[in-house]
Amino acid sequence: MAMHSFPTLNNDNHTIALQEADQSWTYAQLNTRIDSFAAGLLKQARDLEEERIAFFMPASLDYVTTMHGIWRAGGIAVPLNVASAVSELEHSLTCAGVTRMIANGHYRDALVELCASLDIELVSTEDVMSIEANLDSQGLPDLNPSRRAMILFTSGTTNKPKGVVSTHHTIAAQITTLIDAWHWTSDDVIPLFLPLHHIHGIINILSCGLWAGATVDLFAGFDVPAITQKIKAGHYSVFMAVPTIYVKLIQYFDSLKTQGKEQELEAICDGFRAMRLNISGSAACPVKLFNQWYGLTGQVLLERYGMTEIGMGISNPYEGERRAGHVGQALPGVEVALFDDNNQPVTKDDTPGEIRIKGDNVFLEYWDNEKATSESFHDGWFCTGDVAGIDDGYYRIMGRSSIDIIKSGGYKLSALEIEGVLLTHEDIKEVAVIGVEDETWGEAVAAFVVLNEGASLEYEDLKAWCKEKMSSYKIPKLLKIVSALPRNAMGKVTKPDLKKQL
Ligand code: MLC
Ligand code: AMP
Repeated sequence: MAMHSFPTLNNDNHTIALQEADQSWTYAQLNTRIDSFAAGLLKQARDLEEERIAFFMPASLDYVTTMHGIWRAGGIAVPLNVASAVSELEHSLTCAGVTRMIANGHYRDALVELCASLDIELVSTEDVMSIEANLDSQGLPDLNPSRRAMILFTSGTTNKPKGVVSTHHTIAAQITTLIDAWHWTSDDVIPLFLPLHHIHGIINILSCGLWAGATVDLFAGFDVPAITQKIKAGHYSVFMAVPTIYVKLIQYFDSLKTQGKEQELEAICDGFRAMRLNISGSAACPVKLFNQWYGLTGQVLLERYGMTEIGMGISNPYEGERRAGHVGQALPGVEVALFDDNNQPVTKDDTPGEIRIKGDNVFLEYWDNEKATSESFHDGWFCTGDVAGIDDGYYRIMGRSSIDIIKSGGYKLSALEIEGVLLTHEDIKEVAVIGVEDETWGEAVAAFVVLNEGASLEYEDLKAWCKEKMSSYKIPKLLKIVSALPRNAMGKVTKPDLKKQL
């Protein structure tokens, strides 16, 4: 089946598609802008033929224009993390073979040198839209849904992040299952403050919202006062966030209480109470947090489970019991099964197994990495590396098979990647990175370091040194200097022993 411009935007002329501070744009305005951007990208070409075009911008009208413009013109969208360090960007751009980069203002200025060194054309959204292109005579390409649409970088058990490729078909499947499951309608209004280089913000919020014809209110980051003012005003019907956001909101509520602003606090909680849905995901929602949120707002959090490679896989029901500490059942169209270490399906409910996933929602491949792609599938099932059990019909996530994956504030971090960077520090001889339980972040990054003879290292100095070399959320929150790392008979660091040391 060939089709034009997929994933689609709902084409209702008058509904507000996007809001940003005091500005707003209707679907008609947005569609016209995207068409003009797509035409500018194409210049004289008929089809971008899966050219990889990166963009480096926070949630904004330009972000949406760029992403959909690339899709409509037949390119592959590569959204980048605006908090990245240069070396991280270099990896993504090189790995994906990016040829053009879209960025504006100071984001653009920050990329001039890097793009020049990688021979990447750096342009702004206005540059692209000002290119004279006659859409009527040329038209946008007809795209087969099996075409590649997006590359998102995700950390894994390997040192450097891998590029997860999804097709237009994958993206459409990921969106439509959530629209049905969570009862999206064009009446919905949702705030978007999560980063837009990950599936949670891109698919669950932005793409579902626009597909449903709803209104998405854009924030460049988690701006608590601005967001809570609108919540207080009853502006939103749906709220989606990682558990850390709910923790931070509760911390904010506590600070209001301390300042004697009880009325303000009540008004914000009433705003949440009036919504039709609050969702938590991307990391485990502790039962204590689930109960606290219910106590404050009357909202029974809907917890769901997902992954960059699969979109969303498992969700508590919209109607029916949303069970604390559990992620619910397989979403419609998604096959979920648990497997033991011998690749046999787990048949007993109380026995844990690795979550494996099949369905149209599953990604196509890791970009330019056949080995990693084939290793991540078994008999057609995508192997998530997450371990779960089933309690009375509800999946419960029990952990991950690799200790080298850390989830901090919803970000997936690779211990090996962080270790690789720390090892380049002149005073560090050996290092082991682990995730340790943390009330705010879920897990916090902890570094155990053996120093070179005679060297010393203060935490603040290490943090400052890291700033240039990694996204700030990867920087260890804890530094422990040790005389030796615990190792087994094979010489491998026994990370579980490090956990016990804390
Ligand atoms: C920020 N910091 C973090 C951090 N986020 N540290 C550890 N882990 C994190 N996640 C640090 C900063 O480096 C800074 O440190 C300090 O906290 C304040 O930064 P900030 O930017 O002002 O913080 P804040 O805006 O409050 O950010 C917190 C957050 C953010 C929760 C809003 O982390 C976030 O947006 N997380 C969501 C990530 C996400 O979307 N994941 C979904 C992946 S997809 P210092 O020392 O400089 O002060 C996926 C699949 C699925 O998982 O199922 O959805
Ligand atoms: P990412 O690779 O960034 O997309 O993160 C995906 C990972 O987040 C999954 O493999 C899980 O480990 C974790 N995750 C997502 N949702 C949940 C949840 N509700 N409970 C526990 N872990 C989760």
